[in-house]
Amino acid sequence: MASSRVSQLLGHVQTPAGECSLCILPRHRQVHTCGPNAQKYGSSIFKLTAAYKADTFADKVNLGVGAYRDDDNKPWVLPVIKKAKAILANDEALDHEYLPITGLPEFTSAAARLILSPDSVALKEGRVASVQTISGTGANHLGALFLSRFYEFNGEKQVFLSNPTWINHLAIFKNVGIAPIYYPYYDPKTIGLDFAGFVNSLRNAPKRSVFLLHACAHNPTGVDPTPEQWEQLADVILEQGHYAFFDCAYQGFASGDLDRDASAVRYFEQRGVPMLICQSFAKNAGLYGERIGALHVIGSTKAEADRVKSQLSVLQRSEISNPPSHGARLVSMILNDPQLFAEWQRDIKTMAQRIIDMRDRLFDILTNKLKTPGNWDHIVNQIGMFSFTGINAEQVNALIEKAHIYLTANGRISMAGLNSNNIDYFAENLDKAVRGTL
Ligand code: PLA
Repeated sequence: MASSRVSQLLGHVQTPAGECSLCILPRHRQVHTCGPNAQKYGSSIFKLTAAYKADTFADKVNLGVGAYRDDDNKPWVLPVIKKAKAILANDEALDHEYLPITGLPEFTSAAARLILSPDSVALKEGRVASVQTISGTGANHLGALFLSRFYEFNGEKQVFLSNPTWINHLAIFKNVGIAPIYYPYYDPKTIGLDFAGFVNSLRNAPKRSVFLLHACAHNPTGVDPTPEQWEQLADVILEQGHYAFFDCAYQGFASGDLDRDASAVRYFEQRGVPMLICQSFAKNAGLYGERIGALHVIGSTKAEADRVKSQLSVLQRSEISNPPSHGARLVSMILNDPQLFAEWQRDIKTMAQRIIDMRDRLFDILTNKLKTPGNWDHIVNQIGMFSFTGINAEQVNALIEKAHIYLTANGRISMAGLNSNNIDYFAENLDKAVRGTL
């Protein structure tokens, strides 16, 4: 009886054969996976990677997931990470005890300085609550969960996301009961920023709304506001009493310079915009699988930041209890040692520069060699890991099905997947897809 009531509540149908008709679990199970939203926000980016891996075509190309590859299409273990790993491996004093719930203190404090700068007034005044998280995704989740519990929403619990955004933002906020809604961001006509639309929605949103902002290297469009536009955005956000939810997954990848890529976040902090920052070391340290990131919540006083930190640790306790230590130790060592830090900066430049070179080469081939119809300036104007090509879903499909070139349905390509060996193949097939001859 109890079991069938649970099933009814979950709203799914059971077949006489004893299986749930939707998720095919035996009917005696009380938890089924066929809820109304199951699969809707699935892990399509990783499905794409799996399809690429299963493809046996010799010249296949993976431009799906935003993971850096070197010019030989190999994952790149940063030389500075190799060095830090060797130091850790030989450190007899290290043990495998639990970290504190809020993470390795030397890591979280250095991570906060990295994004906010050592001169940050909020840091000097002790107004930043920093917690180690499961990479950027975990930071987004913990930040969203924190707001869902403690933010004084003006009416409905809702978050404004750029249209488009990293697809996982939708699921992350929905999971904690915050409804995602879009603000205009990308303008397909100009293949650039719809700044007027963006400002308009900041003005028209209820006061004290939460706006998610990509700190740099916007995913998926590669289109960022200019410094002057950030200033105007801060003006309106302050006027309206909005809250800035910064997602910073690509510090260093936009320009090759960690400080320059942090400038929007730092500017907002200086202006006193209420905000939090989600930080990831997956991309800039090449530590994708290490799951190392941080959440920084800026309070208006030290007492407030202390209370925030205490609430974050309560939330973290029931979710993951203690964050993992290995990535935290690696990043902490690099951030706290001036020599290793300088070496890391060089590694970041190497990655960013290779991506910039690929942009120049792709632009040159499309424009000068193939004379592909349309304007391709955006390839060089966009920044960061991704380029939003502007091609439609049908053209994307043709590239996947006919040329074995894998990319997301919205036409986003990971520039890091291009290299000297495959760039001509990609450009030629993109050219054909645009001309409708593929
Ligand atoms: N925020 C943004 C804007 C991202 O693009 C990503 C990763 C993350 C957060 C989370 O990264 P992390 O948890 O690994 O630190 N986006 C990837 C991968 C690279 C993904 O979809 O998870 C992407 O291909 O879009």
